[in-house]
Amino acid sequence: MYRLLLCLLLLTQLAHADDGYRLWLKYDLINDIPRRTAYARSAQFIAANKPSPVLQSAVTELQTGLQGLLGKAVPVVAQSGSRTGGIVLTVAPSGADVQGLNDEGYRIVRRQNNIVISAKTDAGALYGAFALLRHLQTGQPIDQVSLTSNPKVKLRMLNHWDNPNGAIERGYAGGTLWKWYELPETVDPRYRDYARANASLGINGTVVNNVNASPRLLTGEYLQKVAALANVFRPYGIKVYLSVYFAAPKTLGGLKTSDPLDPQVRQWWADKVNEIHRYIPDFGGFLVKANSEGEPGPQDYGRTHADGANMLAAAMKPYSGLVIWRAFVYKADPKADRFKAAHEEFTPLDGQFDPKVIVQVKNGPIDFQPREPFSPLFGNMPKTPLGIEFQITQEYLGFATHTVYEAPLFKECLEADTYVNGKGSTVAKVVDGSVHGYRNAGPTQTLMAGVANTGSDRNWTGNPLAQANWYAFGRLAWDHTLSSDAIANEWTRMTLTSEPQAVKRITNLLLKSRDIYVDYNTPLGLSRPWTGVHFAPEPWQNNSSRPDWTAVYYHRADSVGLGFDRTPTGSNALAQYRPEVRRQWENPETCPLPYLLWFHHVPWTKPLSSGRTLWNELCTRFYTGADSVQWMRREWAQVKSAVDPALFADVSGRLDTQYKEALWWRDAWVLYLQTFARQPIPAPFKKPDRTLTDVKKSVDIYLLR
Ligand code: BDP
Repeated sequence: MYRLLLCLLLLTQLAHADDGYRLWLKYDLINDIPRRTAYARSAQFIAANKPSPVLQSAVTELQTGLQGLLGKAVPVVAQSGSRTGGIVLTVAPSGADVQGLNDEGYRIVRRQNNIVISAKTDAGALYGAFALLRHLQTGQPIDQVSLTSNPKVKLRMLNHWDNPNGAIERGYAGGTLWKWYELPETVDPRYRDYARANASLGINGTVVNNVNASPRLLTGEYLQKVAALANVFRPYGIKVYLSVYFAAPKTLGGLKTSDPLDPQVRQWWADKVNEIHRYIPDFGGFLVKANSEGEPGPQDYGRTHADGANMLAAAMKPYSGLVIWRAFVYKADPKADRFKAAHEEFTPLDGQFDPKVIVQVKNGPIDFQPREPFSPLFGNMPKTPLGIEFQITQEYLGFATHTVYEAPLFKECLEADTYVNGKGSTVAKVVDGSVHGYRNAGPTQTLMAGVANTGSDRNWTGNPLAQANWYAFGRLAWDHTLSSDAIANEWTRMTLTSEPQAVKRITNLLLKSRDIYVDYNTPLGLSRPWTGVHFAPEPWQNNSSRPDWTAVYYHRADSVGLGFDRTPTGSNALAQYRPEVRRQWENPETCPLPYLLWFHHVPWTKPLSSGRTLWNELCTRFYTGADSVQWMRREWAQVKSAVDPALFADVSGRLDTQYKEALWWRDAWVLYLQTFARQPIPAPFKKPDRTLTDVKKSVDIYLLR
């Protein structure tokens, strides 16, 4: 009977073992006994010289991690004394150990038979603890461990587009993680695991609510809820930020106006900021979407973005908090090119922002497309710290069903050269402050933000492989020089399997996944930010309250060709880039194929550098892209024995769906574009089984409420 119970217990544990909840912090027992023994010899105790909540988190994490990896409890001692064979955490503002470290950096060395983790701050020690655990999880030798790392960007932040009603805008992994109706009295233990996961990557800020902000978040009732979250996140070095509704003085405060230059409005915000700090003394600051997509803002009163941002900065003056002002703006001007909007509105304001303000710019000029050129704002506002905003949630990348590993997308933007200070002035170097020297600009900061893909699903991200995107964002926010390959490899080993062939296969699959998606979805520089759910293929959509919310506005298909002319004969958006960039992209012969239709209206019959005509190249991409999903399925099938069965089945199912939908996208585009190109589908590809009418009907049904 006893044995039976034990078996049942083990079985239930196994059933829960890999439901994805533990993310990359699994800490499963190391099966390789010599390695485990070597690690255990070096981890006989943990010593921490200064108890503080953040340092305590580091100690607890080390204990949890080592218990799992080594299968034994590791005692904690206050001082290492003369003991050796342990892990020693030391925090000191200066000294040889911390030389060359910035505030949150860490150094891990082997000394007198101890592993010493040094940092200038408790947060640095916490990041060092996670780095050591990562080192062990990925099977690295412990004997001569020597790691030094500094974050390149100061504010590494998640943006949650979560609403008070529990829904997440563009969220595909369940509802919000924040149980607003239960807070602050009930504090879900999951909040702590969220904080652990973020801290393990070095993420140190979180904006808990949607940029399309509800004024409710600023009420005393909600501030108490947010404060309860802040209390959980604080020991993990994470500050809480709020998205704010610009018209709150009117809506909540009962004032007649929300004009940023009105003294009463200014007082209202100053009082509100004081109130927030009574609940959250280390409040991170505000994130603001203003005069964008119908949100209120300073322009409603004839004021500028700088007036609005500076007013909030003035309210924040007594505190360390910041104002993060988004540059995602575009007016409803039927003749304008949306591509140019943010640059046109923001560059004239360069130099006018308060030092407490950071302008947060989306990676591309339009909107998180599967492939976009970098935003021309980067490099063109030398007097304003520009943070970068990536989207981790897969709004345009197939939601939670399609597998798209995003590190290559992030890297493509970060490594793009703006040429603002000559060759090598990459977007990453603009963002980390090294191009314009933001670092020396007093209280200003450097920022990388990612729109989160987390939700209440047990595995956090819906698609288990989408955890890699949260992971990759965090790792790149810490160090943008890491490679997509290294990050994928590391994540796979920590999360899925350590079997070398499987690791190789999964890493390769992840690395190729984004190009595959682009090929069947938006090849050669097509884009699809048309209005709606941002999922169904509807390139024919031409009817909306504003032209830039239609599909035809972006692809411009006609009997001559395809693509948006942004050269001087068209909108001349290219003039917003430096001559070195412009020259390369302005000429259709030298413009890289992945960006071609972003900048050129190309004749259907024009031969491209691939040797194929535009029409044939498009067909080739759509067909091979969709076929490559079959390849992904085959590759995944090969790792069956190396990964957890439930997880294997989950991903397999999603890949099956992805294949169906890739065909849907392919057929929709090809059949629609064919009505303009008037050419057959080139061999060896077969024409779709369905007609354009069939596809349109299926999309109409998809879009029904
Ligand atoms: C778009 C989303 C929309 C967001 C907006 C933004 O479709 O839901 O509110 O971006 O970033 O991509 O403000």
